[in-house]
Amino acid sequence: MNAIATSCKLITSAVNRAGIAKLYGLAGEVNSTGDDQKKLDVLSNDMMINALVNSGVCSVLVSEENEEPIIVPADKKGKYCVAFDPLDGSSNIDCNVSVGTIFSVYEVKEGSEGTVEDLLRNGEECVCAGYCAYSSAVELVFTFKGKEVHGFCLDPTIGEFVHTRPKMMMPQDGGKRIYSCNEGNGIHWDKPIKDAIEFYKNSEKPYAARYVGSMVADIHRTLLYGGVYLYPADAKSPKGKLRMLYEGIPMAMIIEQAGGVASTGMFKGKIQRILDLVPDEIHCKCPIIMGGARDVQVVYDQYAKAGIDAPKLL
Ligand code: AFP
Repeated sequence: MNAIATSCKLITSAVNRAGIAKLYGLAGEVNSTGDDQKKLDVLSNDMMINALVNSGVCSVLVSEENEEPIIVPADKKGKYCVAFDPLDGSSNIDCNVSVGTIFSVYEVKEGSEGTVEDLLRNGEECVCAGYCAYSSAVELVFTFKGKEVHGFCLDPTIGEFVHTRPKMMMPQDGGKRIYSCNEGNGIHWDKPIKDAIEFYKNSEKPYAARYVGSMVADIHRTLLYGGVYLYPADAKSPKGKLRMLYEGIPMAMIIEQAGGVASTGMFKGKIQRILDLVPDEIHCKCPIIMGGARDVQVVYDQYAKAGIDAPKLL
């Protein structure tokens, strides 16, 4: 956690200086003075790998930015495996919209030397999950398996994370009526998802639409205000868009441990709990419907109307 917190501070500094230090743009580009320009997410990835490898407590790292897993050299190996997206929402970076880091942590299995198999396991076996939001303030939110969710705000005057949100819980009355999804994908959605979105819009108290397009920002708002976040499977993307190991599972663990619901919606023929999924490869995807019970139930009701076996949450 120290290595992750340090990485988040380093990424904060890079994000804050991105415009001035010319960190925007594509990796591989050459800037006006002929220097190599380093894309912010490549830089964030390098900093996170460096901090985690040198922490001495990790064996295997999986990053959104690296096709292959990173196996930590024997002299620095430890008992944890970390999957992360160093800078999620990268399409938002260049226009200065909130971005974030997401991570999940697993323990190396007994007798294992530390291989990718240590991460390809049931979401329930994740021991720690969290995210850091780089926005008007920097907030680190995490939880350990079976424990409460805690939030820390980076105090820039002392360079430390201060414990500002103990025992975070989603609003238990459902909170604000907000639905959050990329409606541009609506044409590809199945009927129950289309009907659920219509329900939100046309209910007696119509819901507000809010969608940043950075998962960390959208989930942070859902956690604090309530509502529902959806990136469902659809005809174009039957597995959804978001990555299971460093988007789906960690956010599901946080939402569930804060009293919410984290579902795949209809996925591979049935409605599943995200934390019951087992990734079949490190960068695999899963659909996501997560938020408060009141609002996830709306989706389940539409599935039930379509004759699909759907849970009753309320
Ligand atoms: P990028 O890192 O490519 O911007 O993707 C961000 C993301 O993985 C997640 O943070 C967003 O919630 C989601 O994709 C947005 O996807 P759409 O642009 O398809 O709405």
